Amino acid sequence: MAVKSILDHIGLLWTMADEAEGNSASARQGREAMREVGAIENAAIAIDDEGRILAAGPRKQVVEMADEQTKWIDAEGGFACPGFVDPHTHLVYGGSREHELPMRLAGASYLDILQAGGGILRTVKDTREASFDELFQHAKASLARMLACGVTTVEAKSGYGLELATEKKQIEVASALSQAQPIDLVLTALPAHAFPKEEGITRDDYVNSCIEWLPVLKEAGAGFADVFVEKGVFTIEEGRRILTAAKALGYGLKLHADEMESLGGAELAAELGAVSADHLLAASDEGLLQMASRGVVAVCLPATSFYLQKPAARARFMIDEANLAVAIASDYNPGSAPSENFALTMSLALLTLKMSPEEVFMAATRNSANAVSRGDLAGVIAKGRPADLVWFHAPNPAYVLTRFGVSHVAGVMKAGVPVYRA
Ligand code: IZC
Ligand code: ZN
Repeated sequence: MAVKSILDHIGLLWTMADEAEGNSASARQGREAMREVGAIENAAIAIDDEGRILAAGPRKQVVEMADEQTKWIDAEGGFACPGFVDPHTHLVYGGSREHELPMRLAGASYLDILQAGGGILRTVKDTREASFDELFQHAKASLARMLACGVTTVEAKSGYGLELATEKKQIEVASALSQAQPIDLVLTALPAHAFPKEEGITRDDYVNSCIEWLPVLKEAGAGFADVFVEKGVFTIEEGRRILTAAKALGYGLKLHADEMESLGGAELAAELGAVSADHLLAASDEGLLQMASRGVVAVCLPATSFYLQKPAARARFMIDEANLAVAIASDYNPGSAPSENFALTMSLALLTLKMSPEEVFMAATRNSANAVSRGDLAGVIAKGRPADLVWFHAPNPAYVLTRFGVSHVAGVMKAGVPVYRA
């Protein structure tokens, strides 16, 4: 196979894999495994005509594979790793919610604002009114900001329609974006994000509607189903009904679990065999232990706890005591995490979740790929896999994380194609 290009002069490469494991790349659970980053100094990566990795290793061995046609890309001695996977975003929405911050600073909580008809319900109104093209252009600009932080796969949820036409419109916008820019999108149906305000709809009616819409949203491209299980939003029982129906349709399951109150969302994720449970600030020890034993990935959202000014999730307990696979996500959305800056999310994982640099990178690559069931395609650098790569104007990963708040990305490659240069 011809060597189409070589990313050369990588000072330090973290592959997030080890050669012995071949092509299986399941989520890494617990402290020891989450710190095994597959480090190689003075490395290079060869990429074939189909955009797949031919070899990743010490540069002396890799550069020998070149021929006259090979294109060279110079990483200038910087650090490189797999393209990041952001496994929880509310990418597609209309309007904005900057007016909520002063309300929260004056003492109103996120849930108070939602109860009063603001919050998610405000974005529902704006998203229903927005055209397909407005939503598309707005989300496309967000994806460009994410790419500049090294993100090459993004999960995107519906949830701002609360009626079928708009839920479907959100999924269709995300699906169209998947073809229109370099980042891969993973689509999640979240009609159970809030109760709509329309007169005469009972809770049961709405839960039944969510279940009825699931086949249509799946047809439109959603592969995951999610429910916002939270005090004042959906109960455990309602979440169980919707997710059980979703599972029977072949959806992978996700949950907004135990963010504000400990309702048993973590336990429900374990019971249903969800792919991930996300937030988990208030999750019980028992719930977290059950998740670990069922292989549910724990997705922490440190930008959200920061922006809502709450104590961060208990990532140290999750990793050290519960032996969980922890992933991190931006939670990008207009209310509780209005920032596409994945570099900041990663630094907040270091600073507020108290994860080590190795754990942060594992949580942003291999484990986050598994949080969207893409462990076979994304999140590790290994022979035969799509060349989703990011390299930095930085000598090491600790530098990337501690110089916080800005992206240090020098370049990004998606499936072997250079798609971003700083
Ligand atoms: O628009 O507030 N938490 N859903 C659950 C969100 C945050 C998004 C929003
Ligand atoms: Zn969310």
